[in-house]
Amino acid sequence: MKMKNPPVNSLSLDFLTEFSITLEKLEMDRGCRGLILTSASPKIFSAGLDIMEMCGKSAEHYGEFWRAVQEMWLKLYGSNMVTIAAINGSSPAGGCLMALCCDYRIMADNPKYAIGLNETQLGIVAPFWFKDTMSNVVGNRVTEQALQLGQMFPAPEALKFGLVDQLVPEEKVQSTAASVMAQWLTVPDHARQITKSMMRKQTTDKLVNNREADIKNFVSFITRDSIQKSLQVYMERLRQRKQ
Ligand code: CO8
Repeated sequence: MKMKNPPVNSLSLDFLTEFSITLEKLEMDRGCRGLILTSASPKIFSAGLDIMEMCGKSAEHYGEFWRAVQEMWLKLYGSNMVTIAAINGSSPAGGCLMALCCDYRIMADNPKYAIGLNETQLGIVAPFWFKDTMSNVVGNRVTEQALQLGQMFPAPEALKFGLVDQLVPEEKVQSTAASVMAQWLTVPDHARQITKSMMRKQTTDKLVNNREADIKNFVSFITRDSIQKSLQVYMERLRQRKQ
């Protein structure tokens, strides 16, 4: 699946909805046993959640948006398919989350590309299921520090901390993903799927059992004046960086 929402593959409500529908179709297709997730945008895997969806909208909109974010995560993290992230560019916040949901991560070996959960840098807080997804991959200590600092790891550092599994030259990202996929597909599906579910179910159940409370939390957090202000300041900084 090649994500294509120019310029930066931000995860808007429309994009998330289409993503989840597509994933569900693939999930139900018995002929599809694996998914390579990558980006059609040069230099950017995904800029994460579309910040404009979290600014100046109604509480109802925020609730709908957050439900779509949850749905994307539940589908991708809970997928029965072999999932491989072919990370061909930068991958902050929600982009990093998508990559972390996959079974294996291959990143372009370019120190200009960075990956991480940088929420605190925006003055917002990564929810518990973002935190759990990361800590299931790199452990509690690395997650605690990275989340507090809102750290973005350049590709070589991401490899060092286990945030990605492999770095390859940019032009080899897709072909490497295909050969890793071929290896993973040699394992019988039922045994691999049960094992994956055993490893992840506790984490997904935590959100499934708290979905409405999590939405309520998000809405009450994001509608605070101080948080709206932080997001506006961050967007302004992004714009000024370009000038
Ligand atoms: N949402 C909306 N618009 C964005 C986003 C985004 N996440 N990222 C970039 N844009 C916009 C820019 O403002 C710019 O718009 P314009 O052309 O109108 O000025 C356009 O996309 C292109 O961006 P850049 O010029 O910055 O492109 P570059 O190629 O130089 O850089 C990057 C690309 C590296 C992706 C850079 O844009 C960047 O760092 N973006 C910010 C990414 C980010 O911080 N995302 C965090 C989103 S929050 C999230 O995912 C989780 C939230 C969890 C919620 C917590 C509960 C409260």
